[in-house]
Amino acid sequence: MKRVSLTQYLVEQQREHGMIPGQLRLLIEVVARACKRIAIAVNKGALGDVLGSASSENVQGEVQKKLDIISNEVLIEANEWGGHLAAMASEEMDSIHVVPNRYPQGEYMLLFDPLDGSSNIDVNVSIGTIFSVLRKVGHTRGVSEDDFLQPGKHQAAAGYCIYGPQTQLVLTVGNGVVAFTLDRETGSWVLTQSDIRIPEDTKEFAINMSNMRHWAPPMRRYVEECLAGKTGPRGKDFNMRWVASMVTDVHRILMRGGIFMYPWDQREPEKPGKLRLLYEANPMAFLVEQAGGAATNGRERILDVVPCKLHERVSVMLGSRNEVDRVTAYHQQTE
Ligand code: P6P
Repeated sequence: MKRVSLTQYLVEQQREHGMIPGQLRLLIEVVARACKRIAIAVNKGALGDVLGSASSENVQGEVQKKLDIISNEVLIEANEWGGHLAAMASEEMDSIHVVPNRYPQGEYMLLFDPLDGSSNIDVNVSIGTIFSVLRKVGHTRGVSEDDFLQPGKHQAAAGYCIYGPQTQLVLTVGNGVVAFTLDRETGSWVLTQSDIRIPEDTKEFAINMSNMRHWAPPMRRYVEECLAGKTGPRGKDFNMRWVASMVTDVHRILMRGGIFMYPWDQREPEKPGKLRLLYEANPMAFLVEQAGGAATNGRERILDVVPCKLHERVSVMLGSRNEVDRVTAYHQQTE
């Protein structure tokens, strides 16, 4: 494959499809550069003062890892001066971060989980940064939390960076899904996959099985049928994977198919699910749909869900279309 850099890809997409206006191109390049800096911090491990927990909790009530805070600060500092953003929102911050008045405000808003899968940091399992881009509504300078409460189908771009054996940036601007691999010798992002497609069928499911007794009946029915294998109603054997790092599980599904599920749990019935809608489920749903897959909350398309709160949670079923359709149908039948 001819060596194509991230910048060249973005310029060519703008020239051929007009899908990446100047400010969006700058935003994507700045986020990609920030992910390189996060990769350097992640890869230091015990050699840098980056492992272990900080002495603080985030808005989710979760103990923050040092790398959660470092990654969040890298993304805020990299993005606030460029003039491409009006504000940012992060899993690690209670409220939105409005671009300071000393900088020009742009037409986009950036949302991110700066380091997803934090429980894996100290045990050297792949983790990642997830980001979502929305257009700022209205043209006055002010921006409020309500401006972020847009359904995921309004995203201008979405992607993640996975810090694994390779460091890869996976991106969509609404014209398919592409992947770039970091060339550490030159520090450049090189296009390595240009049209990622998720197979419609799969024999691999991803879910935290230890929660099985707490799921709703349709969720248990779907998984029990997978476990029944060849002699059961599905007539085929299934494999299971659960990395407990959403970026890693979703990346595997984009690469070879599968279904990822984090469903409602009766232990906290008021919570729709564990994962956050705006900066985890929405960007991943945009990527999965752009790669030919499907993503629902068990009842409706995730990208159609209208958020009520910045840190709202949602049930997630995403991946190979025929499997997501099946598990969604089981949920809808119990309506
Ligand atoms: P559990 C990581 O903390 C995360 O938010 C996702 O990346 C991951 O899919 C999920 O939680 C893992 O949850 O309950 O299996 O530890």
